[in-house]
This record gives sequence, structure tokens and C-alpha cells, in this order.
Amino acid sequence: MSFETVSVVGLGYIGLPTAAMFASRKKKVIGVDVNANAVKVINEGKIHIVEPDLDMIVHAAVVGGYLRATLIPEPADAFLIAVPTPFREGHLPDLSLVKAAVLSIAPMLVKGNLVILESTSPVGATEKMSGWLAEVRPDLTFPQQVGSDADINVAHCPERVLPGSVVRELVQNDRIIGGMSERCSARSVELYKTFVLGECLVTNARTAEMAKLTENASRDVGIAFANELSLICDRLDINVWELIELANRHPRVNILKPGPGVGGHCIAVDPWFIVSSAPEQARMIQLARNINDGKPDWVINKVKSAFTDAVLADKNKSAALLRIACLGLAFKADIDDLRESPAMVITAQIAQDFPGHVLAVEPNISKLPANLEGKVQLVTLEEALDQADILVLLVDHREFKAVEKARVENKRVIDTRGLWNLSK
Ligand code: SAJ
Repeated sequence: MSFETVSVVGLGYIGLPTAAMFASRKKKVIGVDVNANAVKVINEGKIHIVEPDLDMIVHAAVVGGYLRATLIPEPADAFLIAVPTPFREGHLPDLSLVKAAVLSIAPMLVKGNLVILESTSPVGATEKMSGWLAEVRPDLTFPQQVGSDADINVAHCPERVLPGSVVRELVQNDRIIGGMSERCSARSVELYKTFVLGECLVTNARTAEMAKLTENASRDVGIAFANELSLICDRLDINVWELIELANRHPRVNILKPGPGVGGHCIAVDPWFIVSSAPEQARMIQLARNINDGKPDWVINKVKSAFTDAVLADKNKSAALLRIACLGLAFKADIDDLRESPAMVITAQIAQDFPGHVLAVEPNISKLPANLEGKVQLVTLEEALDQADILVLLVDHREFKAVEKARVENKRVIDTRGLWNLSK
């Protein structure tokens, strides 16, 4: 049986583009979300998130009648679970949203259905999910019971797309397919081949889970190395950006970039799923997390010293008139996503330490988030360059890259991204 109807549960940064991709290949797609506003917006042919090119694809899919969003699950041939898997107290994985999602589709399941967990998950989560389904549907068989003969096929196929390039990467990236049986994998490959041009690489569910976590932990460890270098170089009076550029000219060295810390919902979260399942063995992965999580405090201390220096240096200017401008609030360049952003953490802390002194520039938003409202002043880049005594460059947005060196040379600059090649 081929897949006529595909249901995607969770219409966020991954679920919505995935739903739109199936719809663009003329599958009937039922998108499910608990957020009534998201459902409404999507059914109007619009999107509730920012991702290049996605608006056009969703619009075409909805207008063409291939994509429909709903609050209540409906029967389908395949169900894809793409809900968040955050961590809770103590950096332990929280699978409650996955559980709620699979229990909501459980009553719809019929023999021949395929259920895929796309959400990044700790090792063993797919088996757990299949166990929850088996508990509430004793009338059906599952792969943990009868392998490839199961009524319901179950797999883990983690998404690996980069926010900002989701539409292209969904199609072009290779896809890891971790079936709970050979048949589960074969059915999943058949489904993804609807739109994936990359290779579908078949493995088991546990390896697929670990592969996704490994990719992000590998990047986190790489960034931690770069962040550690930035602290060492600061101490030794060496320009870390020049250092990395030189070292990277070695044919087998490729050091990532230091920054103000690691943000986003993936790289700063996923390594903890490895740590929680093997805490004694995952020593480097845990240390990398701590190094990256410690970077915002280091930047905040730099700002405090710069402020003290500025007060001491300019006796003619009242300290009350000093302005600190935080450039960038998003978690990375050229996006509007402020969640889990080290730039936000740093700006909020500086605003608390220096009330009345802080300006913020974020070209991708028009309104400050609630926690900064009334505490910092959202200004344009020009205003910040005119008014600020101290510039804290937090995000490598293209607007900031274009700033001429002459505009910033006479200010105290804390350049966490090495954009202006002034900082050590
Ligand atoms: N960062 C640095 N230095 C670097 C690279 C990144 O400080 O050299 C920082 C960024 O500024 C940002 C954070 O790391 O705060 C993460 O940004 P990112 O662009 O590296 O990654 P994400 O979180 O947007 O997306 C990652 C990707 N994973 C990998 O590249 C291994 C993506 O492919 C995954 O699909 C995504 O996580 C996910 O959903 O898991």
C-alpha cells in the first residue's frame, strides 16, 4: 500500500516544512497542532514562523487543497511526530510532548500504518513510543512484539536541517532511517523518497537516535574548543580570530568560531540527552556544554570592566550618560529567533546591572521581547553607533558586518563574533 495521506503532528520549525514538502508532492497532508493560532494561520495559507521560502510553499499547498491543519488528529497512512523534546530539571529529557502526541494518534491507527518519530530524542525513545502505543492498542501488533510482521511499523527518522536553510536541506540532505524492523525501515524510505533527493541511510532506531545526538554534540564540542581558545587568547593577548584563521590553513584542521555562547533549541540541548544516558562516560560532552554555557558570564564580565574603564577614563562625562549598545538578540545570524539565545541572556543581565544605560539593536524584530520591555531601548544600528560608548557585538547579522571600521574604532568594543577584527 502506498502512502496517500500523511499526518504530521507538531507544526513547528520542522513539522510545518515537512508537511509542506509532502503536500508539494501532491500527498494529502493533515497537519496537527495544539496551537489554535498556528492552525488558523496555516489554514489561511500563511505561516507562523520565519523560514525563507516556506511561506510560498505553504501557501501553494493550502490553496491547492493538499495541506490542511487541525487541532484534532484524523486517520492517515503515515504519522510523523515532530513535537519539541526539551529537557527538564537536571538536564533530563522530557518526552511528555511526544507521549501526548502519540497517545492522541493512537485511536486512529489501523493495520498497515507507519508511525515515525522525527523529534530529536534520547536513545530508547522510539522503543518507548512503540511501547506506549502497544499499551493502548492491544488489538494491534507492534515491531517490538513481532518484528517485520507487525500491523504498525515504527521508525526514528531524525530531521537534520539547519534553521534558515530548511527548505533546501529537507530535500537535499541525506536522511537517517532507523526502523524498529527491516520492514519499518523499508516503508520509511518509501515515504521519504516522496521528496528527499539525498540518500536514505538505513539503520536501527537506537543508532538513528544516537546519530542525531552525536551530530549536534560534535558541533557543540567543536564550538567549546573555539570558545576555550578565545579565553586562552584573551589571557595571552593574542587575537583569537587571526589565530584560528592561521591554524585553519593546515590541511587537516578546521576550528569553528568562538561566540557569546551556544544558542538554539538543538545544539545546547541534545548533548544533554547523551549525558543523561551515560553520565560517567560522556565526560567531554558534558564539559563542552559547561564551557559553552559559561561564555555569556565571561562576556558580561567584559562589559562590566569596559564600563568601569569608561567611567575612569572620561572624567568629564557623567557616568549617567554612558550608553552600552548590545548588537543582536537572535541566537544566530540573520534570523529573528530569540529563543535560547545567549545574546538575550547577556543583554538582560547587562540591563539589570546597568539600568537606563542599555540600547539594543536587532534588525530582525520590530518589538522587544517581554523580558526586555522597559529595561532596554530598541534602537536602529545608526542610533546605536551614534550614541553608544560601549558596543557589545553579539550576533553576526549581515547589517553589522557592513559597518565601517571607522564608525567603531573610537569606542570600547566587545566583539564576541570577531566581525570587525578589533577585539583580541
Ligand atoms: N555557533 C558558534 N560557533 C560556530 C557555529 C555556531 O558559536 O562556529 C553557535 C551559533 O551562533 C548558535 C549555535 O552555535 O548560537 C547553533 O547554531 P548552528 O548554526 O550551528 O546550528 P542550529 O542550532 O541552527 O542547527 C543545528 C544543526 N546541526 C549541525 O550543524 C550539526 C542542524 O543541522 C540541525 O538540524 C539542528 O541543529 C537541529 O535541529 O538539531
